[in-house]
Amino acid sequence: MKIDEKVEPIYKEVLDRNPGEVEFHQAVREVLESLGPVLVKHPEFADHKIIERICEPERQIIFRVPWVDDSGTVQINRGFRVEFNSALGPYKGGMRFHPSVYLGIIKFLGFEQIFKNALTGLPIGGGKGGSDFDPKGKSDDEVMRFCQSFMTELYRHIGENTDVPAGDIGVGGREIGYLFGQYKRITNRWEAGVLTGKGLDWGGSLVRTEATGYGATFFVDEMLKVRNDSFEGKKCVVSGSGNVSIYTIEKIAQLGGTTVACSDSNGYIYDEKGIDLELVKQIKEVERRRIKVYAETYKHAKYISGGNIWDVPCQVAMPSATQNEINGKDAEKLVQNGCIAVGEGANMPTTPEGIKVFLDAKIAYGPGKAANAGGVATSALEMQQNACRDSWTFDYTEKRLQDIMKNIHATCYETADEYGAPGNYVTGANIAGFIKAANAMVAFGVI
Ligand code: NDP
Ligand code: 2IT
Repeated sequence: MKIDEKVEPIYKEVLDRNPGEVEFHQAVREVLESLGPVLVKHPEFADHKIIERICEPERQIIFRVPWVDDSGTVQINRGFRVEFNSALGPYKGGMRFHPSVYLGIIKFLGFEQIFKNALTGLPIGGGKGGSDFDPKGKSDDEVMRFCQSFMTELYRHIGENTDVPAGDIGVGGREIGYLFGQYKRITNRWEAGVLTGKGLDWGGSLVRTEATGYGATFFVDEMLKVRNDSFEGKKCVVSGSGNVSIYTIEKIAQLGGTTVACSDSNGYIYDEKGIDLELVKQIKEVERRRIKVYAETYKHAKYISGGNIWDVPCQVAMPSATQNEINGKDAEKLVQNGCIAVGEGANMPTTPEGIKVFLDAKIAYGPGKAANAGGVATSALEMQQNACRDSWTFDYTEKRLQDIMKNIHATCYETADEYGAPGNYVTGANIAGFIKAANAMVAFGVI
């Protein structure tokens, strides 16, 4: 898509000021493509240079993370926290531990988080962090020492009213435990609201573990309802086999669909009888092994090493692994094979070429910043519970999550209509998220 001529110079400046950060450029471009019509209705946003300001992080922290591995060798990683925008609340967003992490990845994620968090309707700003640390093959002790070193620097930048990190790729309950323990020790504060995704015995919220996958599935369910359709009897493909993927597969099954394939970065499993989720949980959550182990238990299932999961025909596709995992060709294949809905559990999993294919085909396409907002929304519910030292039941919390996802869907749908792009959830999500943060920035003056 073309960028409006008033917005084009802003995008050029982002390219010049952030050389080499290709994922950040991609995320900015996708939002800026939607904003031309917003400036027509809201000239005050141009007067106050809101787009220019929102593209510049409020604060970017990069730090050394030294730690000692099990053989006694000193290792050095790089840590990041990008505090992107605090117009709507404390910086909020996950931390990613993956060898591919560099500033451009954290900035793309932090930028998207501003609009996602605005869409939840809850008081949270946008931020993201992480490290190029690779948790694969590391012992629990190594992960602990790394997390302790990481927090020994990070603690001075975060706080329940300042910046509240959580999990993302490579960061789950185990890592949040080590990070929280070190924060508590250094600060001498039992400050539950400083991190989310905590264990249930020490300030965590029920449903947070399930929230991103459940939320993404609720979002797709809403998109299907608009088309007088449902998950009942649908064949689904869910990439990844981590936190988001597992609880997407679980909710799809509860809503009557069948997931026939899931993956990790080495290959994918195809099980025409439907993925046995208890086995996946055992392999991934308990044993921390590779997904290919699934085919050792079920001889009828196929493991395709190095294969492309989007070759598997399905009616609903839910990319839940990583950025740019669906390119233009994959998108064409999905549409040709009869896919009618795509819900992004992952952040920016579809390339711009892929998005164009989905939009041109007019299938139901739910972009990540809307569809996967259930995770961070439930983090905000965890913060609410921490603030009043309360803990809610599973059913109540899940109902809150479902209502939030319904609201996000309605907001995106109605905003797309209002701006002359009916059915385009990309336009709807970008504009609705942007306007909310922009209004607050105008109110605050030039800061
Ligand atoms: P996990 O670490 O639990 O799982 C990640 C899964 O994706 C693994 O199966 C992993 O395979 C696969 N994967 C990761 N990187 C790559 C890669 N470069 N190429 C191929 N496969 C890859 O992470 P989550 O499930 O938490 O996160 C998945 C996605 O969802 C991410 O995009 C994340 O940003 C997004 N997300 C997460 C939220 C959350 O609450 N956790 C909230 C909103 C979005 P392998 O083990 O082989 O690396
Ligand atoms: O991308 C995301 O929204 C997350 N990884 C969850 C962030 C959070 O603060 O719960």
